[in-house]
Amino acid sequence: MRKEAIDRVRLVFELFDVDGNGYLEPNDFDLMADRVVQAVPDAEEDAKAAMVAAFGTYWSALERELDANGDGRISFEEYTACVLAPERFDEALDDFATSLAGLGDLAGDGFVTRPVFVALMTAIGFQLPNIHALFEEFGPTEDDRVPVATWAAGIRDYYAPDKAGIPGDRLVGGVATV
Ligand SMILES: [Ca+2]
Ligand SMILES: [Ca+2]
Repeated sequence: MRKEAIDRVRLVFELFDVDGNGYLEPNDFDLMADRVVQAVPDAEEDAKAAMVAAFGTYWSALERELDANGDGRISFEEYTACVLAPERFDEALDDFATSLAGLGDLAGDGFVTRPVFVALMTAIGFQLPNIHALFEEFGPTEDDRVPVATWAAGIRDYYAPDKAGIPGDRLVGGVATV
């Protein structure tokens, strides 16, 4: 597995461990779902409900596939297995990526604006310079929007064990300001 993939997964683990106790648990996903949904108060109720459901599906998949010692929580060691067998998470990850990108598509036109993108990514816990760097990598339109499909594809790539030099790498570590 590439170092870039490990770094990406470590970052997500740390962000999703919302209460910071070193394990992913249902409570972390409830907290994260609340935070993300509250970041876009103007979103449609069904988009919010889909997002909350996707967080639940994602947790269920993690617990089913990764809780090797059966204690109902996922340690970082257990979590790293997700990038070794990404195909076991295709469905949950697709659901998650589609729901998150869909939640950001406030106008329903297939695009997410920069302020909404920033609000959602900040709610997940990413740092502002990284968020803007990622948005730039996605190649925004002249009026500063990005297709939700591009974002959703970026989320799937983020978990790919063999990929490096992808837009998602902009979320990890410091961002060089040229
Ligand atoms: Ca936790
Ligand atoms: Ca466990």
